[in-house]
Amino acid sequence: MKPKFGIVLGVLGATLLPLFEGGESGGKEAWAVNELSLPNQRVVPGQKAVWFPVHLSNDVPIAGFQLMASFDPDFLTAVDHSVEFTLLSTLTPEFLDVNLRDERVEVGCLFEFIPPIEHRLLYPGNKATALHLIFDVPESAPIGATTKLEVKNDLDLSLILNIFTSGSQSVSPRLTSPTITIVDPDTASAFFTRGDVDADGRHNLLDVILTLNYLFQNGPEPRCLAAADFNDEGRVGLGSVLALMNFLFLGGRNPAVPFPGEGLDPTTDLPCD
Ligand SMILES: [Ca+2]
Ligand SMILES: [Ca+2]
Ligand SMILES: [Ca+2]
Repeated sequence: MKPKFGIVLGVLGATLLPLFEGGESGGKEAWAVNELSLPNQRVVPGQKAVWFPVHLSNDVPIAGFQLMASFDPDFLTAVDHSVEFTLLSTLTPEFLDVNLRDERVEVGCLFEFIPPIEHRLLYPGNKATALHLIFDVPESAPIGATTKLEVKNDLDLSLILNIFTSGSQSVSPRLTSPTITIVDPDTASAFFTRGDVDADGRHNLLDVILTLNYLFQNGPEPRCLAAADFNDEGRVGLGSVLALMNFLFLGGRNPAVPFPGEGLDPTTDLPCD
């Protein structure tokens, strides 16, 4: 299920700036190394549409990237990809090819190759979401087991290497493969979408106000506190509120998974009923 994003503009005099995720906003953090990573997830057997963001961190401007990841079909089925809520929805690459196969995913993306050349680049920053890979979990996935979505270079498996293109050079990023844990649906918490604090299917100023009320005005605890923990840090504070504001109004980084589809907290530190 894809949430609707009612972005409330003008209420705080905010301006929607066309920043890329993880671009200027991400650049204020500790400086990036070149890394291609996806976050860990917890899923239940039979779960549909688990959204995996592909995160790019880069210390040089990049003009494109390649991704190859393999997986165990007993645990995951690749069903789709999406550029919604990613830098590719802004950058509109002139070449994007996503091959979903039974045991691997291959992505080739060049932001620009058709004249006129407009210098479409991803500037240095941390953890820009390039695109989402969407997987289903088979009903037969074994509860309690873990599996990896292996981001790796393996020429026996695929000619596609994991590479960033910078100028006419290739950069080999550090590769971080997520661990996926299959959990028991009977003991798992409720599904939620990170950042949608009132679980109305929208991310907007109401989610900000609910969190501020809870923190400072003795307001009721959100039914799903994990949804208010924007960066999945195991706590809710002004940092979570600012990150949500930045996402809503300044094109800042997306919430941590589960987003934009529903799912479970990868780290079970805050409750969600
Ligand atoms: Ca062009
Ligand atoms: Ca909401
Ligand atoms: Ca958590």
